[in-house]
Amino acid sequence: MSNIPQVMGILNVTPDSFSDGGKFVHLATAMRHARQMVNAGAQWIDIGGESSRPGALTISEQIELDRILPVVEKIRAELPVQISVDTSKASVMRESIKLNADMINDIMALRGEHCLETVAASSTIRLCLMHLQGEPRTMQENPHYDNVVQEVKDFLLARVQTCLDAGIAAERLVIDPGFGFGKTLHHNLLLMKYLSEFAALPYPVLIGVSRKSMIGKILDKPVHKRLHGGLALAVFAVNHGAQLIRTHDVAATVEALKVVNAIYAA
Ligand code: 9MG
Repeated sequence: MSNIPQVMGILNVTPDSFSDGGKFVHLATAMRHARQMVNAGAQWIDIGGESSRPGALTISEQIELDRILPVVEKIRAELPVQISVDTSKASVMRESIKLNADMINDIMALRGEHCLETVAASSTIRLCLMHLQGEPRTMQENPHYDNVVQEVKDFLLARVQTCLDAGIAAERLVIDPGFGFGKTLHHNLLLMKYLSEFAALPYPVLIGVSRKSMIGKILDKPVHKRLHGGLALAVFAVNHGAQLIRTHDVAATVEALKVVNAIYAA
């Protein structure tokens, strides 16, 4: 991954995601949105078929496969962009690898059944390991840490070690503190404040804060009025070493990061 921060556009082909649920469930609308994100400068597209918001219903493997695979296939064929697949299911990982996806983005950090061996069977697919306390349905009920930064770091390093032990090359790994996943606003703020501790580890750091409730809580704004807060967090994160920003708002994020990069390049 280059040292210049990259932007990953979110493509949720779900009926119930928190910000864009239902907008891109049809292949044609998903592709239109993917094209717009690529034209706006996204280097990655993260395709998700199951909502991970608290309380979201789980779906079957077949439904997730049916939602994701046609989109992966068509983007691979038509667009010059790296493809990430947001999934925690081994079968979706396996089929995405067959379609030449570039990365598996797993909010469960490969803890699901058969996930580790499935991705270890590929020698190239990149892996984003995210921290999540608890499980998506109940993670926001009572998140607790004695030292959130240390515990999240310890978790990620343990998952990295599990991957290395399974024969996965270190260069394939990306880490993510998992903003909003089993965390209060205070936990999220501490993770952002000390993000450079994650960036000091020898793995690229991905962050996903786009339109999330941490912004809503600080600004008292509903989901579609969180762009300015999201840009502030993206700029702060890049300034503290994040290399990949996962966002719904590609054009604005690309512009913000171009300005930051111009400063670094001076
Ligand atoms: C799927 N998804 C939703 N939020 C996310 C985040 O913050 N990071 C990653 N890696 N994936 C996310």
